[in-house]
Parts: sequence; structure tokens; C-alpha cells
Amino acid sequence: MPLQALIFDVDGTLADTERDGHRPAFNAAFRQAGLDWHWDEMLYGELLAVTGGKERIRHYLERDHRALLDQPGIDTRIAALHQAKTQAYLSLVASGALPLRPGVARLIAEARTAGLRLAIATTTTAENVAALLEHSLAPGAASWFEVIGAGDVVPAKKPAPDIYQWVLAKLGLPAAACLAFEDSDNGLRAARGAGLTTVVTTNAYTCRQTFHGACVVLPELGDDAATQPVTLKQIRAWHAAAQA
Ligand code: XBP
Ligand code: MG
Repeated sequence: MPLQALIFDVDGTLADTERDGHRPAFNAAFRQAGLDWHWDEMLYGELLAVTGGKERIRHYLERDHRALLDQPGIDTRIAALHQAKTQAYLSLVASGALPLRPGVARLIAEARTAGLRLAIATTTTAENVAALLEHSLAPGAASWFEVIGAGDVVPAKKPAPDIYQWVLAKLGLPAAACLAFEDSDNGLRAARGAGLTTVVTTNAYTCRQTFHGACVVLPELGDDAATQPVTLKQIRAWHAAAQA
């Protein structure tokens, strides 16, 4: 079956949003709430095992502040912290602090020219996706993506396949007609669980993970001729080989 759509993860795949965007945004929300919690780069790397911001805060409490979980209203407190975190993240994105990773804009442009359909499958909040596309890709770029599956649209977040299944259903395509881009083990498991051929581009948080079932694992898509940028022709060839 020929390739008809590309489905992109966002965090860690389109941009290094985890280290430079979400992490400082969580810390800003904690400070605003008068909490002395601070997630440094190493701790954040461990917390990334759990996807979803509200889920990650809860996981941190289970780990380091267990007693708080028994307090009345803790769910509301987590939700409020997460809302403040989203506002801090949106400000960071609007400041232009989160450039896209090498090759992302180039490959998306190539795919659009070729008439491929584009979609997003992410665990992050929908507002964050729209802001990143607008500020770091191009004004109006959110409209280039026919389907944006984000955040709480499905209850089970990655590594569950649900968000990819949701996106495939909205696209009206079988998995065999699509290819996913991911950066993490959790993301790969979600995409593979939905039956998708998956290209992994690693980052500092994920480069030591194992990527069983990935079609290919690369440090980046690349823009620099010396590093042989991944072209749409190459993507089509990987997709075809995976279907054979
Ligand atoms: C991304 C996530 C998200 C972000 C934070 O995972 O797990 O939770 O870290 O975003 P993936 P929110 O790249 O696999 O989709 O705070 O908006 O949830
Ligand atoms: Mg990711």
C-alpha cells in the first residue's frame, strides 16, 4: 500500500520541548504556587517515564511527596498546577525559545509539495501543539495538519496505542498507508501498537533507550548535506520495505 500520510509526535520529535520547554514550565508553575519543588534535567529524565503532564506530577508525588496524595482536593491542585504550567509553556514557545529539530521543517515542506497528508499524535495539551506549530514552524502551520490528536482526547496516553488509533480513524486510513515519527520508547510502543511503521529520531533523553520494532533509528532527520538529510524518497523506501 503506498504511503499516504505522515504522523508526527511533537515533544522530542519536532523540537526539544521536554528539556527546554516543559521542564522549565513545570518549575515555573511550582515556583508560582510557592512550592520548593525543582525538576532538574536528570530528575526530569526519570519522570519522563510517565507521559502526560498531570500524570507526571502525580507520579512525582507518588515518588517524593506521598502524603500529599491523601490530601482532599489533590486532583484539583494538580489540575491547577498543570494549567499554570501550560501558560508558562505557551509563553516560552511564543518567545521563540523552542526551534524545530534539524530537518523537520524541510521534510514537512517536501511532504506537502508531494501531496502527502499530515497529522499529529501527541500526549501533550492541544494548545501547546498549535502554539509550537505557529511559532516554530510557520504562521498558519497548524492548518497544514489535517488531524491533531492531543492530550486528553483519549484517556490512555502513550505507550498505549490509543492516540495513534484515534488519529488513524480520523484520517480514515489503515496503519499500512501511514508512517509515524517518534523520539522515545513510549512513543514507539504507542505507534507500533497501532501497527505503524515508525522512524525514530533520538534526543539526549532517549538516545540510550532501546527501540525494538523501529523501522530506523537516527540521531536526527538532518538538514546539513554532510550528514545526508533524510528525504521523502528515503522515507517512501523505508515504508515500502516495511510493508514487504
Ligand atoms: C509528551 C508528554 C507530555 C509533555 C508535557 O510525550 O509526555 O506530557 O511532556 O505535556 P510524547 P503536557 O512526546 O510521547 O507525546 O503537560 O501538556 O501533558
Ligand atoms: Mg515524544
